[in-house]
Amino acid sequence: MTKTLQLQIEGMTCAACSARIERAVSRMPGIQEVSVSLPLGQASVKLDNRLIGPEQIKRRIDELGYSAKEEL
Ligand code: 9UX
Repeated sequence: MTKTLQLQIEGMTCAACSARIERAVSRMPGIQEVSVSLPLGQASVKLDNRLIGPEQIKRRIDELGYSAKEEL
């Protein structure tokens, strides 16, 4: 089933940061759409929750050197 996840991301300081996150997350299995806003410090991710969940996506963003939290 398709779900939309909203994340708050700390640590993005330039446009390459948001592009890196978009590219890395879009390559993960089960990701349908990713949009990262540098000025808002937010990401919106459409995913297939049979294939991937929020924890995996947050962990991937953290690996890139940022800090992601789910926006509830
Ligand atoms: Mo811009 Mo972001 O040089 O990690 S890519 S600061």
